[in-house]
Amino acid sequence: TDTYDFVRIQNKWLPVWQQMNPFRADRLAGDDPKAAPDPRERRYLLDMFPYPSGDLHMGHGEAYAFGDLIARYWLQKGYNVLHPIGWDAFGLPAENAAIRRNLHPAEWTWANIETQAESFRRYAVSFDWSRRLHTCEPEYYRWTQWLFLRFYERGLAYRKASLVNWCPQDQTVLANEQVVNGACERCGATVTKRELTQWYFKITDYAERLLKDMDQLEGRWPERVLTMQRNWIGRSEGAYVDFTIEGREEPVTVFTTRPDTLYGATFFVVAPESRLAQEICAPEQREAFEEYLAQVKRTSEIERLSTEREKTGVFLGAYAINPVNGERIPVWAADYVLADYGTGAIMAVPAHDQRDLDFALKYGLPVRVVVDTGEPDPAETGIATPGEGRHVNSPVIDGLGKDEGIQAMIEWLEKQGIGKRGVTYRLRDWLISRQRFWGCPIPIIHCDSCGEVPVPDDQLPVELPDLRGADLAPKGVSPLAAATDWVKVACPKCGGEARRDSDTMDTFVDSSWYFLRYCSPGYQDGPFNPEDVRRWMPVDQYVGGVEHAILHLLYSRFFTKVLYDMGMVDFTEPFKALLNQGQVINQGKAMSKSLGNGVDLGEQLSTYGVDAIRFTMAFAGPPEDDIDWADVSPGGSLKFLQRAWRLSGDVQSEPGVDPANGDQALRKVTHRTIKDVTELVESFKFNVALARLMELTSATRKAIDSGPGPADPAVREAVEALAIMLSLVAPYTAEDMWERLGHEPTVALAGWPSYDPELATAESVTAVVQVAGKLRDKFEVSPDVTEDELRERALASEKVRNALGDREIRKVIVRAPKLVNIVPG
Ligand code: ANZ
Ligand code: ZN
Repeated sequence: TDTYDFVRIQNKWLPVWQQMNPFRADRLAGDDPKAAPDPRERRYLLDMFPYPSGDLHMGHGEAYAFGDLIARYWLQKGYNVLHPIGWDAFGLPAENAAIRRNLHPAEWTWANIETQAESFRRYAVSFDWSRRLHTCEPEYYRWTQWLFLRFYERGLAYRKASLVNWCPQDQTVLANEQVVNGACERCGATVTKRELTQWYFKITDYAERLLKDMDQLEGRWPERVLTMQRNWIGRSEGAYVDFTIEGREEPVTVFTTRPDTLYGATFFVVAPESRLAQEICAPEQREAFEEYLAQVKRTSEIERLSTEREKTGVFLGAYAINPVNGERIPVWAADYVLADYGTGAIMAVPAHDQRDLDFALKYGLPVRVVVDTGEPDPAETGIATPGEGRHVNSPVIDGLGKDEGIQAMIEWLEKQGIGKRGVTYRLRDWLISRQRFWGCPIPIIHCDSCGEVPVPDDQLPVELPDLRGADLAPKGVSPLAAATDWVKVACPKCGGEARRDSDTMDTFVDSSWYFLRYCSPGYQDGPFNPEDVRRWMPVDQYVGGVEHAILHLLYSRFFTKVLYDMGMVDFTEPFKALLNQGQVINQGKAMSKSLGNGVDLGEQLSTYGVDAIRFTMAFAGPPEDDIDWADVSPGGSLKFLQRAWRLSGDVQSEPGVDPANGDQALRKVTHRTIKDVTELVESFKFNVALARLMELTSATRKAIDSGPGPADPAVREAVEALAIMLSLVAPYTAEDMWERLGHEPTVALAGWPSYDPELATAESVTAVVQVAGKLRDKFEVSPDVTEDELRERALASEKVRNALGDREIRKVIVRAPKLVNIVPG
């Protein structure tokens, strides 16, 4: 047939590919892969695996289009590509949805997984389906438990009682990272505090390495992700200084980044919920303190951390002795000091720290300037002076500048034996316990005589009890605790009656090592086969959303370092390069039910076809930018694909014809395009690469209709190159073109076209683009570029888009080949 019908094309090729299985990693290995391994160089492309909540949405459509583009490019370039897929299948949303619909979480989860798998197939993502995994399967979580036990043996998994973030809605504990502006990341409820005994991973032991190893990622991960990780780890250099508290034996240590301001410390503050506050409080202040403490416990984290909020606190009736001058300073409890940062106690220097100043002014505490910054007196202005200056009123360091003062004071403190140089981190240990059903059970048994007893390896996995029909609604203890038959177990040590731990693990534990499991799916003797991991890891390119910029990436990096220390892997960073795609938004806003601006991926695919949607995603702009669906034109993409596809039916030369004597002008365009597209794809400028393919399409059309004609071998050369390059984004269209050009499937393995450098460096002219009369961009174009091509190219320019901002375009004046003038409205 001679009409482009995307439904027909999709239905035709999907089963063919499924039969051929061209995307299997190690496809070229012999029957005995040990004897005859796949000879191609290996590359590992990892897409963040999806959470199975409903069908795929527009965001998935975008992320997987980019990942697939890179994987398919590598495949064309002749690499042995590992591009796996699986599901992050445990988690609260499944449980909540299941409760709402009265289903078992497993049923809901598996139904969604099947739906998404089917959509992925139709979306033609080049996955190696044979490596598919699901974190909720015993054969996977057996190894999550095994890893937990190794962490436990190394002292990296431990239990402690502490105040934890508690979501009253979901009735579960949340990690700090899951509390966003004081609200539960999942449901939005205001988070409160609760004291519970919980399991933690000791990620703080790795704080310094997590920071330091980021050097390896510089330039290959987005800078903002590295910054977010650095801030999250939050390394501070300074000193630990010992203060004596009157009437108390042991000194109390504070952490300060400004030991040089010690002479300006006019009071001392401890975190109200710390044990220290309880211990120090004098009897006559007890009542006032307890009252204050109760008030603090009602305050949410958002309010506490707000700088705008008025400071509150209470005098504890105690005094500390400033070690540099023997001065007696009052001890207060105030909630702007956090219990779990530094030592939970601070020396307050109101002249040079704004929070201390706010507090001092409110409660009438003295303010003493010890660094002369040349600014007016903080006590008068209410503005602290934390900056550079000469030290005054500070006998040990008078006259020194800020940094010298800090160094000199630390040395002095160390000599006196009352302080030492030190570092502190904002990073906290990772709370992994969840009081929910749909997660990986913690493989620990509690025995009254033996205490905590690890489940022996040969008894793994500890499978979730069925609990079909049981009440999973949140109650504050894990629903597993109610499964009495499951909980009751013989102690592996003494054989006595004991209880299983009924908490489950945070799903971030499951996703901290899935990329390793993909290397040797189904491996029975460990979480992964070290040999296979050595072959494939680290991941060459990771693709996923910036919402995982901190947690998931930090946890995966932590796991990798622990495995390195265990001798199980030989690298310290799991992901060599990272691409964060932007979001798909609509009418300038995130899609949401309440705004009614949601766009359904399934509907888009039915209306425009898979290829047009994938093309639109990649053409919309740089991959890191948000895509506003109101500004793109899937209909335009579809028309372009149709134009490209038609070319394949016009070609009149035979496959294999030598293009050497073909039309030179067209050959130059073809080779130039191959060169540019290669470079553009490698630097992730996919949108510009596609603009170049559009130019090639127009040039070829012109050559057929009004140039050397359809029988010229240069036409075949152009259309074949076009089909192969298009296969990265429009696999169905490209496959059909490939067949019409007289080739066997699949175009995915045709091999990336090479270019003749001489032809590729064709003569060119410089085109300039003006926006509102100002020069905004210039680039080289062919002297016979068409007006349409030039307009297209100018509008795709990032500089031009930036210059335009939100403004509409009123008029575009094109004078090919040298000028484009854009008039904004
Ligand atoms: C005296 C001082 C004087 C301070 C000065 C700062 C400026 P970063 O940089 O974020 O690490 N601090 C220490 N522990 C604290 C806690 N648990 N809760 C609230 N604040 C705490 O912050 C380190 C500084 O924050 C420390 O240095 C301490 O105040 C305060 F002109 O000590 B500083
Ligand atoms: Zn026992």
